[in-house]
Amino acid sequence: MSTTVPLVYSEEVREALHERRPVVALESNVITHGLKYPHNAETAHRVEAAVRKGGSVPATICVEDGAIRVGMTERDIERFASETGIPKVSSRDLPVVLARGGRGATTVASSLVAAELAGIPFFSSAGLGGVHRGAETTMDVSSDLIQLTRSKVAVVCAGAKMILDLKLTMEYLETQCVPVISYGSDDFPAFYCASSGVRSPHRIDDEDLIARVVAAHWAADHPGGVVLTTPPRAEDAVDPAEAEAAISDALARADQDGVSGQGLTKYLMHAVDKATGGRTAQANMAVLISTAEVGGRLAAAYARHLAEQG
Ligand code: PSU
Ligand code: MN
Repeated sequence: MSTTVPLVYSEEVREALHERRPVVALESNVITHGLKYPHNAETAHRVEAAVRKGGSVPATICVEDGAIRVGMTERDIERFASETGIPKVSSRDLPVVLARGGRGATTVASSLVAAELAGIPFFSSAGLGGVHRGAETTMDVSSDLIQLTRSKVAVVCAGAKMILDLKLTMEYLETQCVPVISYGSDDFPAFYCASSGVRSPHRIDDEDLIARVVAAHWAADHPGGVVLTTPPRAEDAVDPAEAEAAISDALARADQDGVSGQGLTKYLMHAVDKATGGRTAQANMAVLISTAEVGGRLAAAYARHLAEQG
């Protein structure tokens, strides 16, 4: 007896996939845990519009009634944005929520699982999870990184969140053979800030060449994904010194409050937002939107490449 994962597609996503039009998968954890209502709902809609502007169809992912939704409706998004208590579902939680018939908001990691099952090769979000600062003692490494070694999905992002240890995050990706390509910048971006201070292994500004890199990675039968970064726009970026001060403060407070594990990312992001008077939350929203547009363009370039290959 075999069990299959129930996937419920929106009509638009189903048609797009059937017609081999480009689709970009999007996470829902940023709606429930990343931003506050009503900014989260508004941002989710603007992110979807940005994917369309880039030339692709958006597929925001969540779990509802024990099934993976591929393409949330407007009502789904409103519900996830406004209701409290919807759990964060990462890869390790996914089978439990599915088997129980429950619901949850997908992180980057679990969205990659869903995207691969749904046959969607591109995903976009603002910032990847990564190796946390102090991971040498806590061993807190985001499942987002591990899932990247297992799912054939290209992840378009503005690098990883500055609350992390970005040098170690880059080391991890190198060790795990995950290609990192930076579009429009020499350095690996730091989500709120244009640079993490870590140089990217490859800068490629030609979208068609990026599509060929992704195709070449999978042609070699590599089981994992590719990280494609795009920096925040200058007008959206936060001053690195201001962000860093808020982050050290937030880290110290998390330590005092004994916050670790699954809730840490949300705690730190909110503490930094508070310390910067909402400046970083504003940047977060803007970066989600600008990244989604690039994601839409890159997914479209990849679909064109596949069509040319026949
Ligand atoms: N980006 C944000 N806010 C967030 C996240 C990303 O601006 O809350 C979420 C994403 O869903 C990402 C997750 O997959 O944080 C990583 O969590 P952790 O570090 O616990 O693996
Ligand atoms: Mn963690």
